Amino acid sequence: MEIVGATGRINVQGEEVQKLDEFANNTLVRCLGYRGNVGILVSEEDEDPHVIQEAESGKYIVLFDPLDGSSNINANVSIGTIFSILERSSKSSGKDVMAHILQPGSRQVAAGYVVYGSSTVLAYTAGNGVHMFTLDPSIGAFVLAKENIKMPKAARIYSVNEAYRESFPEGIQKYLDWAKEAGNYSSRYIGSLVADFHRTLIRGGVFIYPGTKKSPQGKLRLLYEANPLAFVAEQAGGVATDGERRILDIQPKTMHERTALIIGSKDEVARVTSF
Ligand code: FDP
Repeated sequence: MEIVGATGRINVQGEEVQKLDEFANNTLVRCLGYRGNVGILVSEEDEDPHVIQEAESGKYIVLFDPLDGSSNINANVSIGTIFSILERSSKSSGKDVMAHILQPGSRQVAAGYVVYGSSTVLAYTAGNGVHMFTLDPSIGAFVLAKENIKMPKAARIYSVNEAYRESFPEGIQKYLDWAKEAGNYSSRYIGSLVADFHRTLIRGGVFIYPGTKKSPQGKLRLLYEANPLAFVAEQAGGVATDGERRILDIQPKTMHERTALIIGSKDEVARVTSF
């Protein structure tokens, strides 16, 4: 029970930090910090990056959301870890930490996520398809479950927090009206991005988190939520956009930057953005 509940702390995003958020963050920072080839760590939970090694040897930058969907922890709903891996930019000096971090998602060398659900699943890409593994606790290892996953090209499922409908951009409202009128859509919204995305990868459809009045730039973070999932989506034949730009082409300006996100099956994302 010591591990469940809030810490009483508010993080850099202005969100309440759960004990499991802190536990997951400390575990990742500790484990990745020991690896000789990791130079910089960026976490949703920490305002500043962890610079582990400025030397050439730490050539990778790992950016992560240690526990995504943390408002679902206490309800025992699926949550997960999302990660993005960049290489140090060859154009910048070793000491310019931000220049290494603020690279567009198209420069990711690998990305993926783990979902802690009815089973523990790891999905990742290193730019050569998306591969999925299941944790076998009896041997303490991830076992290959499916190679080269392809997202269905079309599916009539939308995943969005419709409670915010009135503050969505007009095009999104029109799409939702159209889908309801069509009469053959399903709505699915878990409220954990990683779990909603995983279902979208397997079943198809579209996940939408646009700008709202409360979060005009969108709520989700570009560097360690949208970018890694966009890389996975594209490698599986899907699409990810902020409504105007391909997510992977966005040049980040700040480390904890937010973005609107429309991600999923190619045909469904095209339909959303056509309104
Ligand atoms: P949470 O606030 O629980 O951490 O990244 C934040 C996130 O969850 C996503 O996992 C989820 O998709 C989204 O926020 C849910 O936001 P809303 O409650 O505004 O729908």
